[in-house]
Amino acid sequence: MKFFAAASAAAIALSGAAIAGDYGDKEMSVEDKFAKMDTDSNGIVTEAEFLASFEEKVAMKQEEGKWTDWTDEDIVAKSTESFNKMGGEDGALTLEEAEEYYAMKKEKMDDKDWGDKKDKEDKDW
Ligand SMILES: [Ca+2]
Repeated sequence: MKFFAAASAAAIALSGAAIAGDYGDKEMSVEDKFAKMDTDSNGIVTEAEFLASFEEKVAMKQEEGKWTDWTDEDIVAKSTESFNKMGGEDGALTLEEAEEYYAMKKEKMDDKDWGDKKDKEDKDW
């Protein structure tokens, strides 16, 4: 969810106009995010594929000076937790499940004020 941090000010300024796909050029569709995670392009993101993508995100955050206290164990645990949340604990994440997850998450974030959003963004992917 890198774009939330980068585009947050713009998203707030736009408020009602900030619908999906309107966050600027850093926005990625769920399909694009999913395709990026599905490295062997078989239509299913496995836990290993998810972890690889998650590690990439953590590395990016750590370059920004965030999440630097995370151990490898933390990263794996958080990745597994997110993966199970998104994929329904059956060891596979489909595009449909990813779309549902992001739609649900967006709804939740729209309900909250910015302070909560920021807090959530740092904790949850
Ligand atoms: Ca795959």
